[in-house]
Amino acid sequence: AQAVFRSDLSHLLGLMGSGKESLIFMKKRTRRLTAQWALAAQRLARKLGGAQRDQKQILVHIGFLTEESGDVFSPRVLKGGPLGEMVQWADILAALYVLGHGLRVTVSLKELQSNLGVPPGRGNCPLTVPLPFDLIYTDYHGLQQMRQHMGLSFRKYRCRIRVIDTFGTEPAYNHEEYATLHGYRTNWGYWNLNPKQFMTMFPHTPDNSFMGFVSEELNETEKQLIKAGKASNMAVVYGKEASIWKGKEKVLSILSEHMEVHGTVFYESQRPPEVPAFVKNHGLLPQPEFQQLLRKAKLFIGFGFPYEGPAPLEAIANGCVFLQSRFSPPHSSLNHEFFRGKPTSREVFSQHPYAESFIGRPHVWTVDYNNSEEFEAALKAIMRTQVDPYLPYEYTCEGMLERIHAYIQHQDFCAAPGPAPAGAGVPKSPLVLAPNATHLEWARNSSLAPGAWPPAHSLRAWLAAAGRACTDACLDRGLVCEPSFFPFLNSQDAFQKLQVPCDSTEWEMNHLYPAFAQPGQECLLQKEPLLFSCAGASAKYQRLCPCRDFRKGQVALCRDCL
Ligand code: U2F
Repeated sequence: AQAVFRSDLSHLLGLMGSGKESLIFMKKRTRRLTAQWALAAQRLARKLGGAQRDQKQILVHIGFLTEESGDVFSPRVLKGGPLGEMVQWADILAALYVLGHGLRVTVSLKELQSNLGVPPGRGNCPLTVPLPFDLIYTDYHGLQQMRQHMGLSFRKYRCRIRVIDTFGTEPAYNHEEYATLHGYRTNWGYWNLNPKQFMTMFPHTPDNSFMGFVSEELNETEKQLIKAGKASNMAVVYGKEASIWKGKEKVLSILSEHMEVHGTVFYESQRPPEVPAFVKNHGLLPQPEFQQLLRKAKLFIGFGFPYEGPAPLEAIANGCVFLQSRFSPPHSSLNHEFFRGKPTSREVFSQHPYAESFIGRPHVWTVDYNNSEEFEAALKAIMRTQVDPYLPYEYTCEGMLERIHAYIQHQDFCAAPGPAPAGAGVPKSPLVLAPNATHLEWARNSSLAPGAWPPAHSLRAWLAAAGRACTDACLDRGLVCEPSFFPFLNSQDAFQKLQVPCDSTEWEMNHLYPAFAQPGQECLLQKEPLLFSCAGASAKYQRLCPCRDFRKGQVALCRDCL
């Protein structure tokens, strides 16, 4: 059936259940954003014209909210605990619902079992029960529960699963055998899913799909009003928990010399908050009141934690400048407790890398907080500059709807892999050397990869410099790495066309392949498709990197991807 856009979210609110603080928070958010979603649906409908959109039956199982996984977040909703995950799940539900899909929502094991048609207590029965859903959105906790309770159906249907995974999972950590052999040890990985089945909060690595969330969008009148009403000396500190403020006395004292310092730190009524006396602490605010505070403030300032949350985007959308600290050396799972055990080796160069590299100045300043002069100079400059409220398209309701629509229509991880487009030595590959002889393209008129998404003609492939990851090699050229194109490149033919002199060719399991090794002039090809990875680099290799273009403000989609 054709999916029909919905603008009334009251039925969704009913589906979301009740009782827990986390669900109350999510429902309030959905109710508040209803008008924005409805408007976005209208705009997207116009943009897509009458394009066919299949209605899918979708199960959303929010594992981290189940009692069976310990549900550590719900009790902390009103106490300064993480809200980012709830923001994202609320928005995912809203987007799927607004797009017109059939939806079920479960937040307990019992509900999960009854929706999967598994009789309670029969989880390990060897039968494969037909799955009544085309798609399942869940998280790592939910994945674990499904494996335990779906019996053989889990293997059969896991290609329909999408895992909401805040910080992402790199291919080297996902592949069980490889991760085990090479020490990519984590608390989460080893699922052998297609890496694109993992969906992240920010576009961390193109190996995963970027899911995101939304921030409220202002109309022109609201923008003007906010600009006129800004208090140029008002700063709000990013940090709902007192622990975030610990050890920041120096920075706070400089800040307080120039600006009035506000906070939204949670505290128990009988115990005063542990923040300096000059701070005007509002206590943890309900989301709409937090937005109001941001509307008045000039500056939103981060102290290094939490990493990569939604609040800086909200601040920038409400006309604040976001000031944050540079991390040198960068934080990662190798050197920082918070990232330890997470299935990624990504290096985080500031508190909010997305804000730094996708938004940047004048909205975002990233400075060295250990250098008081640099810090103070930034404060002064910020107080002097006028900035407009700004929200990247991919974080608007329309942008999120557009992206999820595209994923649902085009991503299919159940389809048997098509014939290899260019096996070793196949002479008729549609790869052609670009006229400037720097990179490969896919011959426009070729019909060799008909169903490919993104479409094969958006491929641009380079041999990266030694030590450079494909993620970065593509960004260097104003493009993004596109892992689904790796199979098109994984051949002797590609190296030949790039005029790389291969003395020998080897097929191996290695997440950095295809690559060229200078000493020995070896061309190295990938034996395991699950290990194709944009992330990862080694000084030993020049990686062969598939890049593609992207839409301005919607990095997940190429120009011809809709
Ligand atoms: C991130 O989680 P956090 O909850 O710490 O992320 P924040 O950026 O602080 O913001 C989450 C929401 O909290 C709201 C605000 C944001 O949408 O509007 N809020 C509020 O309602 N009242 C207030 O007084 C202040 C803020 C990240 F999202 C998670 O994925 C990570 O696990 C976590 C740790 O890095 O950081």
